[in-house]
Amino acid sequence: MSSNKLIATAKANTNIALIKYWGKRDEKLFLPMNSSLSITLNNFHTITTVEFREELKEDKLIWNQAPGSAKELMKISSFLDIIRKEAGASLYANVITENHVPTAAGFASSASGYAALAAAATKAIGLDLSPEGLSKIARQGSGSACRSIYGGFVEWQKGCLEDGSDSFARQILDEKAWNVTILSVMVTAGQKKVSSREGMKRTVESSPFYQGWLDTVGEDMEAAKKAIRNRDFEFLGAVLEGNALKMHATMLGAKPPIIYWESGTLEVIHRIQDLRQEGILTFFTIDAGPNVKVLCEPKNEDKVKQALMGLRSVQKVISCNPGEGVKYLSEHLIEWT
Ligand code: 2P0
Repeated sequence: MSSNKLIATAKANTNIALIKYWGKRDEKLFLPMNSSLSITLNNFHTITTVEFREELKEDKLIWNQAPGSAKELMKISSFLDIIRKEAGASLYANVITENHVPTAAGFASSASGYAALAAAATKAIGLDLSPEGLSKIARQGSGSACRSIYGGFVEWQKGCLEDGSDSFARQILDEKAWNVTILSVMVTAGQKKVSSREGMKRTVESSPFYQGWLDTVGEDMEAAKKAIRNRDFEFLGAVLEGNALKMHATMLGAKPPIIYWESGTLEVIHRIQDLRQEGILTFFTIDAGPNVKVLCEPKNEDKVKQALMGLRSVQKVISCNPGEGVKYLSEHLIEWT
């Protein structure tokens, strides 16, 4: 029997955290130790088609036009199990996904990847979820994915319930409400050594500075939300920069320590500080890797970009603005026969 109707395609953008998610209180349910806040970006996205079919004996994955690895397929299958359970269904699916988040851009693709997969799979299987419900599902693929459901400025409330039912994201401002420029600055670096999943786990378990993070991240959240509501770029910049540095400080105290920075990372940091001295408002943030994301006002984009491109260790600078949340596409990536 054909089940052509059980198909959906979704597109999700990646996001950059201004107040970081660092640490889980429940690894299986992806429940965070702290709330976080991000901007969904307009330039890097994932498009995923999911079709559930009766005749399939297992899930199948095509990733960037090639069969997905066994490891990837296993992760995706376990994630689809959550959705099958929610829908009370047992059908397997064909999953085809196109990732437009170049590894070189220094963004994790798991945020847009699991947001697109959650949206496509839940719709294909017939679940009618609110954005909040979708955010809770996406969270269980990768924490940061729960924020990519929405466009613009987004807050992930950590919640406190054991079953995770109060841990989901919500929009603070939509993508058209306040334009800022986010520059992804790629510096010369070797292979990433510690995954963010492992990095946050080790920090929670062994860093004496982690308690300091927990004690103060709530204040950072409140300050950032206030700055966003007031469109106060200078205030927001100071908060986000301090929060990123504090997250990295917790890692320095882990055993063994985690140092994501390379010499190029510091070169960018110092140039941003100098630009501020020269009167240009611009701020940096850094995730679990050596690359730097720089925020500035759109009017200063060219100047900041030029200054960064002049640095020895900067290889590339890609510019983004706030982007939209998850959306459904009527064209599917493939029609299976
Ligand atoms: C964030 N990061 O808030 C933080 C800041 C990296 C540094 O979310 O284990 O891929 O899949 O929940 O979401 C990267 O970690 O981790 C991340 P999992 P995820 O964006």
